[in-house]
Amino acid sequence: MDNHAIAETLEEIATLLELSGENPFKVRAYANGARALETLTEDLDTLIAQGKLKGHQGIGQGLADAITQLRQEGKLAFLEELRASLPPGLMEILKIPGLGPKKVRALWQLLEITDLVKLTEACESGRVAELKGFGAKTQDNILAGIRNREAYGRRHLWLGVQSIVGGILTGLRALPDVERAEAAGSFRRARETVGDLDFIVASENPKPIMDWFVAQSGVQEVTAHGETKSSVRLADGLQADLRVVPAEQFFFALHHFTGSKDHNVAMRQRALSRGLSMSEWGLTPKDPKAKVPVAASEEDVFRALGLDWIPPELREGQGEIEAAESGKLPHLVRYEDIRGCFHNHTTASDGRATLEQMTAAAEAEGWEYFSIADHSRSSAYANGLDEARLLAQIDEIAKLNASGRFKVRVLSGSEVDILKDGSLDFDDALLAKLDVVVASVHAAMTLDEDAMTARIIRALEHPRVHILGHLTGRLLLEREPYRVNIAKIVDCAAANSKCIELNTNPRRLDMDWSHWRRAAEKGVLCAINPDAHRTEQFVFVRAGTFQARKGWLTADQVLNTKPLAELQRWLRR
Ligand code: DGT
Ligand code: CA
Ligand code: CA
Ligand code: ZN
Repeated sequence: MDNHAIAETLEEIATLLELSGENPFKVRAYANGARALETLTEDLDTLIAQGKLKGHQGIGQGLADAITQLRQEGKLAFLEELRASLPPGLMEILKIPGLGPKKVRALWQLLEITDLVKLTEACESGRVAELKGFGAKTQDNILAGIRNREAYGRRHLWLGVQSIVGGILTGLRALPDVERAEAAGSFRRARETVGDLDFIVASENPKPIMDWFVAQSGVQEVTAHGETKSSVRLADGLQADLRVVPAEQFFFALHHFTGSKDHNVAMRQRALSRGLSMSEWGLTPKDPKAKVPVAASEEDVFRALGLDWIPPELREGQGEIEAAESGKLPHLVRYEDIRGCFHNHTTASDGRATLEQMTAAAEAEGWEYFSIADHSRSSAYANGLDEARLLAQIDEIAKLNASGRFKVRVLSGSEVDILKDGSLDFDDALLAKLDVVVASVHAAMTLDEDAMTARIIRALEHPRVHILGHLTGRLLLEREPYRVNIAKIVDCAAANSKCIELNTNPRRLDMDWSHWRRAAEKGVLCAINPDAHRTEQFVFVRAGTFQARKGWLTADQVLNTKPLAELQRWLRR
């Protein structure tokens, strides 16, 4: 196991120990151990070999043994026993927002609740509200959380399935009978979450392809194994469908199964109005004497209906066909257009990499610039910086830039908290010293819509704020957006020439793709920001660019495409 995986395992142990009612010191030792590993700068194997793990950052003997065993064997007998000693349903209950190990243990010990069914019953009969430390509001929140979980449980984050899709495509393309293989469906359209995966293959000999598909590693259950279609269930309940078609049908099938349904309905209507009937197999003229359209590419499918090729991200039935008809499809932003990003954390707040490590990674991305925006003092949970620490960081960044060690230009910034009344966590004099100010809501998320909207507008109107961070606070498949009037925020950003962030953390993707087209038409610039807390998370910019494309954005509507000098003029204006 690598450090990150070991840290996650230690965190799991801490949680399980707390559920078992172990003493808090032991729980904390494992939690601290996890943190120590995440921030370890020395090489773990060297520390183990030299016997120096014990005593390092407060790591005791027991913990040192556990880490060594995880590193060398990847498993721990004591963890297996611990898992087996607890009702398995508790882990499901733990995933409900607002329920930590302490509360889950109380539910278990006092009400014998060991799964979501029992928890639902107990909430509905009002027994949970009567428990000390719970109350009616908590009970309502738990019920809402269970309902959301049922809806969420069927979908998966786009970035979470990307490598699975890549692996299956590589496997399919390596088979001798496969002429072409592509992923279709919501994955190809870059929806922020996907229900199931859809693969389309061109081949004259489906059988060995189907046999490979249902037998590939990772398959937990085969739900269909047919001549032309098979379906399997992979880890986490993710389902994958494969359809094999003859080569001449391939691009029609690829188009059909890429969807969306709304897009397909509009395409079918357009086909009908041109005397063609459209299906997943092809285009059939109503006049039997007319020539049957063929497609040697997906462009041909669109061309047969008098349309420009429509990028999959735009196929949501929101006017893309009209735009394609009149040659007005936008020239969408590409990752190659991106020159940097503006919202990243370091070990100064809750990031896992130092300023230098982040800078080296940004340089490796080939970026011209990037900005650090650590949390501000009110985000104490994230070790937010106070004035003195922020001033020191500004200085450190200036020195790093002056040292000439890196070509990439580091901009100093802050992800400054928008306080409950819409004021900012730092005074104007300090904000004036920063290159980039990102303002975000991190607390008091339960305000009503008017209060939240007024709060964010006040912050956005502040002359020192450049970018509004994660506008709605949603966490995909976990937490609903807070109540806020997005149209009013967009109007405010337009009126004040402010930028709104497209936070590309795969769990956020906030502001949502569906709002960008309108926002950009009003003149609001988009900042594609990874909100990176570790160097590997710079990859979020790549994935997030698909969301910007889904929002119809062109390169000149994205702040990250500005060359440094132009960017600095924009920031300082
Ligand atoms: P998902 O899986 O829920 O994230 O979304 P999709 O879009 O991948 O939907 P899925 O897997 O049910 O079907 C793939 C595509 O196949 C869908 O986007 C459009 C096409 N399709 C499926 N069923 C229908 C249908 O009843 N009518 C039409 N017009 N197209 C359909
Ligand atoms: Ca699908
Ligand atoms: Ca499907
Ligand atoms: Zn944030």
